[in-house]
Amino acid sequence: MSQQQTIVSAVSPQDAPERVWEAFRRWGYLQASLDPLGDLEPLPMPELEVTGPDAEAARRCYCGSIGVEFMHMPDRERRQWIQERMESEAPEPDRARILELLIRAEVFEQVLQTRYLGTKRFSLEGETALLPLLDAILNAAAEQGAEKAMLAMSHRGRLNVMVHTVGRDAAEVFAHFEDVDPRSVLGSGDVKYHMGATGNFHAANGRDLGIHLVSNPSHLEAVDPVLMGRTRSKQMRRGAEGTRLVVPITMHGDAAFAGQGVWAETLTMSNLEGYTVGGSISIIVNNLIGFTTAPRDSNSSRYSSDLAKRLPIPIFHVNAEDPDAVVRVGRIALEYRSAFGSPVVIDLIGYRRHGHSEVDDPTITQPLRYRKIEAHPPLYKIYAENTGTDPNPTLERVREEIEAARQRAKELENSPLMRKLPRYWNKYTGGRYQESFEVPTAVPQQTLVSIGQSLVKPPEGFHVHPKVKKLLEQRLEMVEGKRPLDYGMAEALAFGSLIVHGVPVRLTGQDSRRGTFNQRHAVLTDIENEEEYVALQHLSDDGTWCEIYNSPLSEAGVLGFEYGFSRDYPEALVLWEAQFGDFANGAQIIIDQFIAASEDKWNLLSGLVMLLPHGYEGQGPEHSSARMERYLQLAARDNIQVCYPSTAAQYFHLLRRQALRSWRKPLVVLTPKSMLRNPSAASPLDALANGAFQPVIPDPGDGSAKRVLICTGKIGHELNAARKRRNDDSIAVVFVEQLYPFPQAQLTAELERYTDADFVWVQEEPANMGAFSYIMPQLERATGGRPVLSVKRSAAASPATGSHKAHEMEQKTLITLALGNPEVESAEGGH
Ligand SMILES: Cc1ncc(C[n+]2csc(CCOP(=O)(O)OP(=O)(O)O)c2C)c(N)n1
Repeated sequence: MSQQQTIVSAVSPQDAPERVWEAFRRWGYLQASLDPLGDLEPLPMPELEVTGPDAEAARRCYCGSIGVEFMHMPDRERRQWIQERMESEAPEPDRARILELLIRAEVFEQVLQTRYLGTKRFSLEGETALLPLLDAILNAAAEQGAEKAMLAMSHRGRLNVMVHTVGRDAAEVFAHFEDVDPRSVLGSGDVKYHMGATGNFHAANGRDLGIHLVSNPSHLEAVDPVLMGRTRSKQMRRGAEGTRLVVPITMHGDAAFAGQGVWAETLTMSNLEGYTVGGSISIIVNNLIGFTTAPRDSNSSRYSSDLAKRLPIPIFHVNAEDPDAVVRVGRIALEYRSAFGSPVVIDLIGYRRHGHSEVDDPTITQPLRYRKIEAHPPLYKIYAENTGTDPNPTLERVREEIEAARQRAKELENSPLMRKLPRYWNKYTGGRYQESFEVPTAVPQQTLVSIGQSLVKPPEGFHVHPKVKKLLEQRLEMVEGKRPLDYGMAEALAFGSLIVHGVPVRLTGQDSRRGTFNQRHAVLTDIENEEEYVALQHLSDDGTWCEIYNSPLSEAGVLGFEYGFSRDYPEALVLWEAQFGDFANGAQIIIDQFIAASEDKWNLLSGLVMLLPHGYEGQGPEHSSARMERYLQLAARDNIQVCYPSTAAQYFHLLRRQALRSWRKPLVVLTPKSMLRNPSAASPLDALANGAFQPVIPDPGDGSAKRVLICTGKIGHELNAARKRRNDDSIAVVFVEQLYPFPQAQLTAELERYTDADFVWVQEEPANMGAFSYIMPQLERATGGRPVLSVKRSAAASPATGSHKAHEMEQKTLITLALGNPEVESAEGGH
């Protein structure tokens, strides 16, 4: 018999009271009174068609202004915890404070409306209970000893929250409406309702809570994983108590909550060791509309919150027009998070007084609902009446205060920055590249040897897989100078040497612990008991941490998280690895809106590294290209770095350079697949103990070459091998290792050596992909206007062929053309 049937038969009037209560605990939320305008009607539920004193009492607890979903949670203790709170008397709220906040919310919007008519502000009216809700959560957090709250939200009510929750001066917000200094942001900056803000919340218990509302793009929900990453970062700084001390709060529109997959990905990460933040409080600012779209068209189930129900976490629906119930939920939510380290969802159901923005007419698409809204008084009036308070004195005082702030705004000379960066950013800088940023990256040979030896030695009694054992033996030979280093070992030594130097390292990605290509083995697994050992975690004497995690099968969520983490840990080397480079397109929003543009829009820096396996090896259309063209198109004003290191030593120096320079810029690295095991990409230990990352690797020849092949990455090794086979000294091969910022001076110096040569750009990718479009003008500048030919695959709709044999034929033709087979070249070469 199913559980549902059990309950149906359970709730006849003569049934035991406990059964009646069970029915309301399980289904009561479907009949709760949640919608101030009554459009969300109670769902008929035979299970709840019962009478009697218990039924009445249970109905009062579970079908009032709060509807809670918690019976899907398997943990009995957690269900009981909620049950106890729902079935006990609600504590007396501070009604004067609630009224003050409701009035403030309303008046602030009204002043904006009258003074800046026709400007978008995305009013909070209809959902003003958000302010007392946040107030309740933050007060409860302060009581639990929290010292910081990290907030993320989209457009709706953001300006109001900045002033009344984050504690920014209203004058600063108004100053952005005045747009007092447009020249300072020509071609950059962002709109006012995307800006971040830092401030303080003064809790009722006398404590101050630092608040940070994070900058976010228009792309709804993209900020969610970023907030979680930032939160974890701040929690890690605070050690074991971190999750209690820093509380993340996300706010969502109802349409976005249901619709955007990145939020689902973020929830998936919530209880994973590598990503947990001890639970977030997520508020759906639910106005039962998305722009012009009704819930029936934007969600396949009754509540937009249903997405969250796949996790064992509670969901509180609450009528936004019952502020006492709203603050009660806020407190319960925070206390639940504290008790169980779990996420909690609050679905605050209200309405939207105006159109999507204030310039939009909602009566075109929702004429009936808006007729109701027009006749509906603002919440503060309803609340004042219900509580028998005269709102007018507060109303007058608040209006004067906000008007005064508006006057002050005109006197502010520049649009003030509402954010303050934490101290740990003092040492780091962004802006344009300067040579003075360079630092030594070589590591003394003795240090490398000793790190290498520790890395290959698992603890006594650890049962290493025979294949891994062999690999560790080879790695030992590498540091002993008996065999050249491969990428895997070069990376391990880069991480290890940074950790020894006090630089924390965090790397995540799908299967990154072992490595997709069986190349990393940063985490060893005991073949007898599956215990794990991370040698990199045992190198430091001073507690420098190292985190290496397999990520869930997500790109947007995980990359967003790591970007966020890097934003608050500039001292650490933070890396995200795609399984294959092209999968990063699942995270395109994070790349476009945060990684490439956050410095330009918000003056916020990140040193995040993206590792993108790349290279044409006949694996098909989808495992060949990391789409370097996309990063090169995004590159401007030194916003990112794009590099394709062609040797193990280059990779080593590149990673160390990224961590050790004070310049904090995202770094996109095209990483090897077949090159991992290509002897010509291996490096002697000496190359790690000396030298530095070379943006251009010159040809070793004397400059007499007649044909100079310019390329990047793997193809260069194939060109070298072919040249060798031909024994042709008239060909030179030059590697451009750093594609952006473009090493114009170094390349010019190299190309100037060839006074009488043809220059040819060679790439594996089709003509409409790879570096071709980006690099040709750069090369012509570097050759001083001398023509540059090119060899590449024909333009194509998809990056590579699905046939391995076809790939080999193409690759062969490419190399032949590059080396200069005169007959074929005149037919197909040139550009
Ligand atoms: C990813 C993304 N797609 C589309 C939009 C365009 N857009 C902006 S607001 C909005 C409606 C949002 O509705 P909801 O999430 O319910 O929030 P509300 O505006 O009602 O508070 C849409 C579709 C966007 N900003 N981001």
